[in-house]
Amino acid sequence: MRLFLAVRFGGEMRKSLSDCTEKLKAAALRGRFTSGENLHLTLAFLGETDREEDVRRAMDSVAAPPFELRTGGLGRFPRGGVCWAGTEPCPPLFDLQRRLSAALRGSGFRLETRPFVPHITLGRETVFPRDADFESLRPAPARMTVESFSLMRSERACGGMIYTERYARRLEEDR
Ligand code: 3AM
Repeated sequence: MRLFLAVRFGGEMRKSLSDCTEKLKAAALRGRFTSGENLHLTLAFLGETDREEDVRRAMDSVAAPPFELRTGGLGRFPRGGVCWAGTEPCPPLFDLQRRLSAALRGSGFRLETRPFVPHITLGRETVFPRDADFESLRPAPARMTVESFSLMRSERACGGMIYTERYARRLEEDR
């Protein structure tokens, strides 16, 4: 199955990101936009693998405390017309991503080698009018305490993607 690891969103963070997605959708000429339940921040993409138990073990081996995450501004990756929300600078997020990647690589998984750019994909294949004012479309300030990260299964379904949580690893102090 196709797997990735991610931080999931609830509460005011999800509301802020969903509202922002709706504004982007209204401003866009076209694009495919992320539904509220699918919003996530990818920590590692594993791709097709049948080694789920090994992934869980790697997740369990990561020691990291809970941390605070805040919405940032909007960004775009030209490839794929990806439009995303960033986060305020968050060193503990980078620490978590680094530790998790090291654990997964130690278990033999091949991961993305490009530098980690924390982003929450809000739209794909998006096209906006030339004069779109992205500053006015950015998400409302919101925060959350990240208390866990999740192993997600990604499946293609008619009309979109289905992401299913397979496992969650709690972050704990003093580990
Ligand atoms: O979280 P986002 O939306 O940025 O684009 C895919 C999605 O990213 C990405 O993994 C996330 C969950 O599907 N993804 C898909 N194929 C990928 C690949 N070959 C990939 N990331 C890196 N390499």
